[in-house]
Amino acid sequence: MKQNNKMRTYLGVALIALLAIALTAACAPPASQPASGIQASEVWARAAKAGEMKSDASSDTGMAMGSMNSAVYMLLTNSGDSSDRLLSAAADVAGAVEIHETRMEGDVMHMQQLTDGIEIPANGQVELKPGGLHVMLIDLTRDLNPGETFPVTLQFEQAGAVTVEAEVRQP
Ligand SMILES: [Cu+2]
Repeated sequence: MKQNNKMRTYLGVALIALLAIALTAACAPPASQPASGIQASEVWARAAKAGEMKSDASSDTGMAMGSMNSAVYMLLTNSGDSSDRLLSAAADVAGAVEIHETRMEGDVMHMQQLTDGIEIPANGQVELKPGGLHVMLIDLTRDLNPGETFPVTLQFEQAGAVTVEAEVRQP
C-alpha cells in the first residue's frame, strides 16, 4: 500500500511538472491570440419536478403532456472582437439538452430547435429568456428545486467549453 502511495505521489509530481512545461510553452508567445471574451451571467433554470405531469402549453417547460422538462436562461456577453456561436449545451440533470427558440405565430407559441446554435456578435450580448431563446432541458433526471444550483456546460465555436452554475428559480 505504501509503495502504491509513493508511486501515486511520484506520478502526481511528474504530471504537474509536465503540465507546467505545457503551460509555459503555451504562454510563451505573449498573447498573440486574442483572449476569448465570452461570459455567461445571470444563469438560471426554471424550477420543475422530474415526475410532474404538465400540460401548460403556454410555457417553455410544458410543451407536451407529461414531459419533464425545464429550461435554462442567461445573458451571454461577447467582449471579443470576433463573433462566437453557442453550439450546444450539456447538463447531467437532463436526458437531453437542446438549444431552442420560442416564437409566437399568431397567438400560438411554437418551440423550435436551433441546430446552428446562437450567434453572439462581436462586442455584443444575447439574452436567453422566457418566451425567447433558451437552453432546453429534456427529460429531467431529478427535481429542480428553487435555490439549488447545477452545472451547465456551454460549448462555443471559438471559446470552447464554458461551465457555469445555473440557479434554480420559481419564475
Ligand atoms: Cu424549448
